[in-house]
Amino acid sequence: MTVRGTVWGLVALAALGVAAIAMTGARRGTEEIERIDFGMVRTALSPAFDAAAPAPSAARVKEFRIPMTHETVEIADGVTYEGWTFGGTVPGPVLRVRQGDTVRITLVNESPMGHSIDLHSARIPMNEAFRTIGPGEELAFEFEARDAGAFMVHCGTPPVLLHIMQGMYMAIVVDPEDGWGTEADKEFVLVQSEFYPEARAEESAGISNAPAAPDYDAARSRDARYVVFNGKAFQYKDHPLTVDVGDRVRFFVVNAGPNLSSDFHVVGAVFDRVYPDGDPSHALTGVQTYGIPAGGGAVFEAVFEEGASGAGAYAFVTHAFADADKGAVGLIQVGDVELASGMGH
Ligand SMILES: [Cu+2]
Repeated sequence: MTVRGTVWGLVALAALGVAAIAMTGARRGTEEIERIDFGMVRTALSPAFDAAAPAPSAARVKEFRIPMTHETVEIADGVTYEGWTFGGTVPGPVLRVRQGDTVRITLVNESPMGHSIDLHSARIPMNEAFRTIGPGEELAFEFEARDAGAFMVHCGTPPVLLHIMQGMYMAIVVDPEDGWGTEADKEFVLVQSEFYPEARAEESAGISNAPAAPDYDAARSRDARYVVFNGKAFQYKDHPLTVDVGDRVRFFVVNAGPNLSSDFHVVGAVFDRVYPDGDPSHALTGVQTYGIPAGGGAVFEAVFEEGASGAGAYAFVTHAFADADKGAVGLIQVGDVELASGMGH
């Protein structure tokens, strides 16, 4: 496994001039490659950050081009923030691969300062693959996705606390080689994280449109102003995740921190299965709440069937309620039910 200064696929992508995903090679052959350019494919943010997990691909080589940019993001209703991103959003896009896949990363720094990428799913020397690159620079490397799970990806440029609190994180899902052992009807990816905006800027947010700057002292004191799922406080209270009665639902939950744990819980349900780190060989059954450390991930499954978590509303929260109160709570709507406003935890 070597780190190369060259860039795979970019020339081909540029020639194609298309977004998205190009399949090449034999239909079921080992040369089959999936390419995604996250400079051209951006996660939908409206009406809420799209929490649906990307569909798995049979290709055994996955190539991801990931631009790093500085963007104004909305972290709560009416509160904008000077964010730093992978792929233009906070969190960045979800990468989905399968255990045994070759994963090729092309990192492109389109920001005015140094950044890097650290994939928790990669067994690779950090001084090579995770090194900081400057404005306008690119870095390409590859690794084999050996470990199934839900993993954090983040910028590792010092001070790491600053680069994570600015929004440089995302999830990579590594599907087990032999599948999850169950058939999920719906899959969602939830990334928990905290924001530490300057109070002055936040208070003026309704008056001027000036985005908030980071309060580094607050971050060092773990004094989060917002704790969120998928980048924005309370967004799934207004726009619930929707599933059908009878669905088995799989949640890939990654806790980006940078500081706080996530005590993941669904009000009105018991997790049929929890896979700590997202590895099915770690399976737990009948779980009420499961803690995910900062920098960790887990896979949760719940079944919403008639007579047991059937039609109705369910809240997903971090059960550390100081943090739920700061935005880390959302709703799951099961079946065709009317959700009263103001409901929730
Ligand atoms: Cu960075």
